[in-house]
Amino acid sequence: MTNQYTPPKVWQNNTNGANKWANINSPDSGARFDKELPVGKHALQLYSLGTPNGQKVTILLEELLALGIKEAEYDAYLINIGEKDQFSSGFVAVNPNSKIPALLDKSAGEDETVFESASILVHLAEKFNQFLPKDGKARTQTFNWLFWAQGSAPFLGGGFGHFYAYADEKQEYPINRFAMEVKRQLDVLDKQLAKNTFIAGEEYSIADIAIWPWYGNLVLGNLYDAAEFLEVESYTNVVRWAKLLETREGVQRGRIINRSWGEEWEQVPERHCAQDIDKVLKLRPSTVK
Ligand SMILES: N[C@@H](CCC(=O)N[C@@H](CS)C(=O)NCC(=O)O)C(=O)O
Repeated sequence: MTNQYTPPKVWQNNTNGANKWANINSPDSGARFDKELPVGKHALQLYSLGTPNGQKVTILLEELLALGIKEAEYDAYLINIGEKDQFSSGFVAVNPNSKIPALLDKSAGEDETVFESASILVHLAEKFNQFLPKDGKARTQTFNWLFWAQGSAPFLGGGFGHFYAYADEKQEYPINRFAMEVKRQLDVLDKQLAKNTFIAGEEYSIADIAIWPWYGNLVLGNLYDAAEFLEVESYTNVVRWAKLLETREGVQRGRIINRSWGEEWEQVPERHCAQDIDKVLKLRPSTVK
């Protein structure tokens, strides 16, 4: 094995190198500069970016709007994590953990801050009584898979994705370790989806909405350019489910919000009304599904 490293007695903060994604981090938390967040006219203010964690929330909001729930209207502002927007005093006041997504819910008359994508999903699902069974086994199953997503996806993103796609050098040890774990996770999902239409059973839920942006995008070839490496097509039940969800209007709309990269028909950096999305989706070539 190459790249031998002997850790010093005490860790020193000089390990980042030139990598952009390694360099946004610091061992300290908290605000690095003073700047207020913008606030729009709706009760729900979302501060996010169209990464898989960001997509979870915008997909749920668009699913709620697709059901005709007007109270789910929201303003979505772009937090560019590469430019360190997550370290402003305004953002840290909403999420002390400085990570997207973060939600400010003003509907109860006073500001309620909601952070961690799964907490936001539960908050919105309970607020609007949708996509989370009220009680019983179905609710427990939904929570099982929602928390599975939160515990598992960091091995896919921070582990596999970082070392396979973002790190300056390709290193065999971490890529092998995390590829093995991601394939194991895909096999877990594949077995569950062999028995069920959706992740937690026969009902579409916030568990699907939490898992699709990571594992759905992965098997559809939209994440880390790793489809061939991981042989994603062999997880046939995951591919079946990923394609089923991809056809949903809420997914198609939600996945492009707070996105400032990619094709022009998949970029809605800020969203304040339905037309912000409609006008971008109109640019989509007919050859694209
Ligand atoms: N567990 C968190 C993870 C959020 C997260 O990792 N967000 C990333 C983008 S996908 C981020 O904001 N990174 C910025 C940083 O680490 O400074 C959640 O589910 O909300």
